[in-house]
Amino acid sequence: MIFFVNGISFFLHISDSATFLETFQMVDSNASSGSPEETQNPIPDGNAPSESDLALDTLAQNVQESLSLETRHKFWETQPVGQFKDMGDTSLPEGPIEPPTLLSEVKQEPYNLPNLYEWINCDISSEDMCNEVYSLLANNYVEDDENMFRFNYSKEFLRWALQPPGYFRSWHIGVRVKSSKKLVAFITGIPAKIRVRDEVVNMAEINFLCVHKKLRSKRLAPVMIKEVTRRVHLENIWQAAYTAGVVLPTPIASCQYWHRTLNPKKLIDVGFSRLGARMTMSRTIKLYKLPESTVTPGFRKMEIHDVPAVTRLLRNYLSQFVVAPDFDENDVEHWLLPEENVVDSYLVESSETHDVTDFCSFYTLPSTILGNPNYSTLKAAYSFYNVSTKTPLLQLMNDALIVAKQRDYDVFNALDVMENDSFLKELKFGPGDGKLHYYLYNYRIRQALKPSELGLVLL
Ligand code: MYA
Repeated sequence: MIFFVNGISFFLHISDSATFLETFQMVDSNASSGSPEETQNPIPDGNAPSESDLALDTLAQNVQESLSLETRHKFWETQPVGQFKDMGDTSLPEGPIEPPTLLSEVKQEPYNLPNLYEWINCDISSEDMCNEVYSLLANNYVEDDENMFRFNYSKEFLRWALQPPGYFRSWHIGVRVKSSKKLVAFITGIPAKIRVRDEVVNMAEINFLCVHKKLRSKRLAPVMIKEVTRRVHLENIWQAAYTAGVVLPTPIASCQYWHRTLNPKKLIDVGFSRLGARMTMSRTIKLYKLPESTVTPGFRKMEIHDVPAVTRLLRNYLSQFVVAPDFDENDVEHWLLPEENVVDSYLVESSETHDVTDFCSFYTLPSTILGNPNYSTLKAAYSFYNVSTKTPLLQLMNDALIVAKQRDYDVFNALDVMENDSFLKELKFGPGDGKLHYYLYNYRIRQALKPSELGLVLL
């Protein structure tokens, strides 16, 4: 029934010919740390090829060349990330791709921008700056393929997402027009400890990369990425994690969004979903109806005094995944303590022992509905971290759906990460049509992971 993934656009970047701004191009190509290698077609062994074999080979080679032309990544081929040509080569070691350099060798001054533009540090605590960032993103950030919806991160959400414990103001980077002061591009990093197998790595999580619609395809994004990389290096951090709807070299995992309809009439009216075959509106409403109140005894909102118990529960749970955050109590307080319209967390407290046995959480990320006369906003909840030890995960998540419905969300979204697969179909989530790819910068994983091996949710 759901035919479409909210918010993640999926498109291939074909090499962009004559539109580069000169300086962007210069900075982008100066980055080369090696020349891209041409892959040779291996000479097939065995019998001498027949004429038709040769014709086929030529055809295959032509197809291969035209394909590789389209999928070349001029920028990403120069970066310490898993390269497509190395896919499946399990002889390469896991871990950092490049060793750290001395801090004194990190470029001290920012990358060049064309003369009309300048870098700024965005102080997101300032009301004015937060408004500017909010508007840039509200008008230019991620849309779906058909341009019907655009993410509309709230200002409170942006502050929460960008100011975790130990954050660096210098990692909240803007580009503005010198003369008008208009903000036209943005990228952010926040520090995070992320465990990959047995190793806890200090990383940056990179997010909110955005270039104003009028400045697209001018190679500004690679300059933004190089500048944030430089500033992360200056803090002696050499790895990063990020997600994107586009395929880049090379995902460590490719996940799918699933959507649980809470408000079927609105979702159908705005074109988020369609009435299924042989379904009427009233049957659809009945299908997605939820109980008025939650069913699990001891299910309640998380409070500040729960932080130590939730941290223990979560750390223990996340230890089973290949890639997961290494949360301490400060992180849990920041990321999971409920904040109105930003993040919601519920737990189950045993009436006998008062132990916290189960936990679920979701964050709030509305989307603007573009060009609909009746509705302007889609209120979406996104599944965050969930742990079940006593309450079955299915029941816990059904209670999460019930509270989301009580609080007027239109849809509840979840990725197929962690153990989510075990409840998605049963709780009437439908698959979206796009993918969310996870990436690590300067850290090689020998083989792509299954979504269920990921214990990490980025915003
Ligand atoms: S994901 C959200 C991304 N934002 C949006 O989708 C919002 C709407 N779109 C835009 O604002 C623009 O289209 C963006 C590209 C800014 C995305 N991640 O300047 P260009 C590559 C990485 O001509 P534009 C998020 O925020 C593209 O493949 N690279 O293109 C996580 C091509 O390179 P290559 C991307 O369309 C961000 C080059 O950029 C992405 O005007 C993680 C073209 O540049 C993308 N989402 O602008 C960033 N999209 O030729 C990486 C395109 O090689 C962080 N490109 O194919 C890496 C870690 C850094 C820190 C390291 C520390 C140690």
